[in-house]
Amino acid sequence: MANVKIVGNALPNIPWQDRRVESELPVWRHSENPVIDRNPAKGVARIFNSAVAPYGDKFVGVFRAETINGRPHLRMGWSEDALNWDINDNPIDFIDEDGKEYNPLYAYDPRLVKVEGEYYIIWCTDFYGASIGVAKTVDFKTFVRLENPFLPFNRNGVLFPRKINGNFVMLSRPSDSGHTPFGDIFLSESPDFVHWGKHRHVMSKGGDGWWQNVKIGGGPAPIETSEGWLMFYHGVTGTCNGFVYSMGAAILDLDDPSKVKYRAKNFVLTPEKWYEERGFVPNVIFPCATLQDADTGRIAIYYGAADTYVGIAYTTIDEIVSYVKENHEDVADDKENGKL
Ligand code: BMA
Repeated sequence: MANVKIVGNALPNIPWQDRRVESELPVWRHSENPVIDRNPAKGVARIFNSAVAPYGDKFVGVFRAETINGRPHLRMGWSEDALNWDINDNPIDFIDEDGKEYNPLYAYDPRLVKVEGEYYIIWCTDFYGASIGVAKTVDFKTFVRLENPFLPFNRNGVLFPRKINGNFVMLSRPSDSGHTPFGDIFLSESPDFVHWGKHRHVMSKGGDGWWQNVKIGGGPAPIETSEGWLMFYHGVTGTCNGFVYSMGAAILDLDDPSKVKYRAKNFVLTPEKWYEERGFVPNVIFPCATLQDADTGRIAIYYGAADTYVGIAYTTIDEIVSYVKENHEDVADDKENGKL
């Protein structure tokens, strides 16, 4: 039984392995990574940066798949154990709210979040440049695209799993048009999923360590806990050989998640294994989803590895929360400076 409480459901069939390898970090890898290898479905060269959720007594996934001609799109899959996945033969087919076909030119880095009985998919779409696309489904058969929430350019849209003070809340990372060499995490609210406002700065890149000194971006939907919202995210540093993406963790205030309560000054997972260091884009760990069991405090984190594979890592709510608190670093820019 955990000391810190996860607010949410029990998930007795969560994938799980105890820690096997000594490490000073609070997150450890699944021993059979990667759980999704190259060429995982017909016409698909790679699946990575993908999202999963419990669905009945099974699991559903929305995957970032790249075709054998290199086009990123979203594809669904199902699994009995959240480890072995059956990936659908075709991309997700979206319609708009009038029932007309409304498919994105490209789509990548999906998050999948259930709020009040409906599943929202949030991804990076083409809206005169990279921006945030949103859709919802209840049955994973019909996918209805909703209004574009934000202006371009923006990526890493991450929805909170419940309304806060009556509003939907979404993290995002405004940017320029390319593989932006800057970026902080912001937050916006909406009463209806159409009108977004009350924009707030949440968290800055930087801090004393260099692993997140170029840009940061939200990861899985934050996990509600008795200590605040547990947020895993990615932090990027630049090297003479390109960017390196690691995973970080922070805790946000429950009622006002634009306030950072604690953020760990160290990464909690960084590329070390062959499937993280070697691939289409080397040295990338990009978390997009978690599964968690409120009864045991176990957390399974799904991450894209080297823009080529899907990996899983584990932690417990007690271990990660104490690590973040004990290794907290105050970053001056995390304060509000744009709010009247
Ligand atoms: C980002 C996104 C991610 C990708 C990462 C590393 O800009 O495109 O999908 O994993 O770069 O290539």
